[in-house]
Amino acid sequence: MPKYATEAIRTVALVGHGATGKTTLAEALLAHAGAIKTPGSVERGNTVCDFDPLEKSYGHSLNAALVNFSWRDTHIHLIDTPGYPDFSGQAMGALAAVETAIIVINAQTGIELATRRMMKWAQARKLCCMIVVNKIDAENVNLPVLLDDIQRTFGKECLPINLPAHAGKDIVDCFFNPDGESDFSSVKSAHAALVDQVVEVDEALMSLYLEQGEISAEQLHAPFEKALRERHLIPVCFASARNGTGVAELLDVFARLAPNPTEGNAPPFLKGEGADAVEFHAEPDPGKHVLAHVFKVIIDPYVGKLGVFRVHQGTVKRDAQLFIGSGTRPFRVGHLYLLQGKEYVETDALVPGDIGAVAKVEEIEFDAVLHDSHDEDHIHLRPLEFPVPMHGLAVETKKKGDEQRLFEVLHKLELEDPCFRMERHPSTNETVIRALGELHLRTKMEKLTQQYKLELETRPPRIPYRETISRKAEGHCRHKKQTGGAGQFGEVYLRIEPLPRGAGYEFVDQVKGGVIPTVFIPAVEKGVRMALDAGVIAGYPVEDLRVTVYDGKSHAVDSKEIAFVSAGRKAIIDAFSKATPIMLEPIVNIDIEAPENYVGDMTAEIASKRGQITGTQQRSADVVSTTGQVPLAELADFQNRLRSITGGQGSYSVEFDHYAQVPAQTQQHLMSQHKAAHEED
Ligand SMILES: Nc1nc2c(ncn2[C@@H]2O[C@H](COP(=O)(O)OP(=O)(O)OP(=O)(O)O)[C@@H](O)[C@H]2O)c(=O)[nH]1
Ligand SMILES: [Mg+2]
Repeated sequence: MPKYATEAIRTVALVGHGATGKTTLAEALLAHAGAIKTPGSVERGNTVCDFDPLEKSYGHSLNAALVNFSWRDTHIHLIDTPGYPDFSGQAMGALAAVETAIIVINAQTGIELATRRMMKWAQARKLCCMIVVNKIDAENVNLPVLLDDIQRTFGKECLPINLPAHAGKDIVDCFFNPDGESDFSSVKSAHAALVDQVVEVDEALMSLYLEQGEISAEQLHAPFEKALRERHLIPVCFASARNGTGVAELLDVFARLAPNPTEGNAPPFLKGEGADAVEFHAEPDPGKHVLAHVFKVIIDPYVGKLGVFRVHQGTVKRDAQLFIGSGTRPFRVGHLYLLQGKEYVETDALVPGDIGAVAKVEEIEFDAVLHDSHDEDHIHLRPLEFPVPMHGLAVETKKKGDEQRLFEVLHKLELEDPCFRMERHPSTNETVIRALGELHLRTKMEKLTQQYKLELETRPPRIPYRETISRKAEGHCRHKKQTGGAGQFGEVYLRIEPLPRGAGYEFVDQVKGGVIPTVFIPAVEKGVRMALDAGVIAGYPVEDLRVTVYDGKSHAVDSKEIAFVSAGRKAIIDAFSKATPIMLEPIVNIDIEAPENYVGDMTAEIASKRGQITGTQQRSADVVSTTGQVPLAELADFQNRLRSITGGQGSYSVEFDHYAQVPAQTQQHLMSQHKAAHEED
């Protein structure tokens, strides 16, 4: 059994923009707590958390990494996450496993894009949040201005819980200490501000405070946790991961003030499916049924598939039998691990609050719930809203015969990363991989070629255009074949009409009097679907229309499935050509962040790409974000374009929004391309 109880556990995830020093901070915390002898550095490539060879070569994190260590009488599970927006899926998964999100801010560069996004996500998941201002040792930092900026961006409830002292060489606590020396602000006023804020969540305590003028730290503990839970307080700490300032103090903040699993907000479990799902409260009680959530899957070349999970209820023991989701067949927990960077450390049991892993269970998938009683069937965590991967690359194996292996490896990569997707486009015979950005794609390509030794050709994928219609039309086909013996006969009349954007496809059977026998209706629909999936005018799938079959004819002997499939297919092609077909293209929301003096260039850039500006917003002292909507087809080379305009100081993100009609000449071009390809065939 673990040597500590649930109440002694703290779970934290380090999140925030790239290069704010999260991995270095994890290293400093591990070293100070005595879990490693000396801290490594990302420059030397010897940190516990950036252990992947690709992380070492890039010099930043690509995956969420887990460590755990003891400090005073607590046991801390810490997840170091990548800050680069391309890998935000990893950071998001980690949020499902912890009570507290530690938002790390670089004192030198201030609040950045990913930091704001992580704060938003952490708050949407109702996590307790703390801010660590790191790199206070660096040159040109102005901490009072940064603190103002933090309060302006994230709210007045962001209050310093400690402050730098002795020109940034020390850190002085302001929560337990009512008075002392600091470099800016004053410990006394910071302490008073904290107590004022905390007592606001407890009326009785507030009256006592007004009466006595001071409250003991013990009395403040419960309301402090409540203030964290209700986001009435976001403590701000200061540190330098590089020279160790503030690291011991941060460990103390974790141990003394961060919520234990019984003090955080309850994890958002749901029982049941869809609209019938109701909230379900897991109880962090080691004696109850087991409930654990898989927030990360690792495919390790040596150990195989690992499901990394957080225990929310009950005790997971080695050799126990666990169910996965609503599955009926349990698996045996053969090996139970605690993760320490790349090391897997065997353990016998994990209690609520613990984060561990099981190996070699094929059925485990990302987001699965593990449990040990059918009472907990149909329980799942409120889904994490991952960003949709938009950056695509078409890949093809150089060697004939490698296709199946490519497919299997891509499937593995999909399992590991919820923001990575593979798509097969039968109409174009393209395999397209999609990720959150260029760098995300590049790391996957390196994995495919280096780790899995696949030789690949790549090219830009086709834009996922769609076809649709703009008015009603009727279609007809009489399919008749007489080839020697038994013939084929089927006749279909149908009608098509446009549906609103995003409505998809509807099939309606209005055939009366059995003129097309009921058994053949699915065949008609099959033919219709074949034509719609393959595209009619330019080879892209058809959407947003209703197909109504209303008449036809059959023959007692010659009518068979194949005849109605063929008649359905040709009837819809007939109708389509009369319904003024149009083509649609994906429109994405774009958010470009760049220094203020580039705002003009950014708006011009969006406008020149058939885009529309939706707004500009000051994000921090110098950074302005420009948002707009642009057709995806216009963004093929945007990364390079942005780099050359801003000298590498800009970043952007895109997410799918809707489909809209393409300009007439694009449609002409796509149709003639399709025609030419067919003539070649
Ligand atoms: N001056 C100074 N530099 C630091 C400090 N902490 C980290 N660094 C440096 O900042 C750079 C980025 O550090 P990382 O620890 O990789 O940052 P990260 O937040 O993990 O970055 P991602 O993994 O990309 O999200 C490295 O060069 C570190 O040496 C600090 O406290 N002071
Ligand atoms: Mg890192």
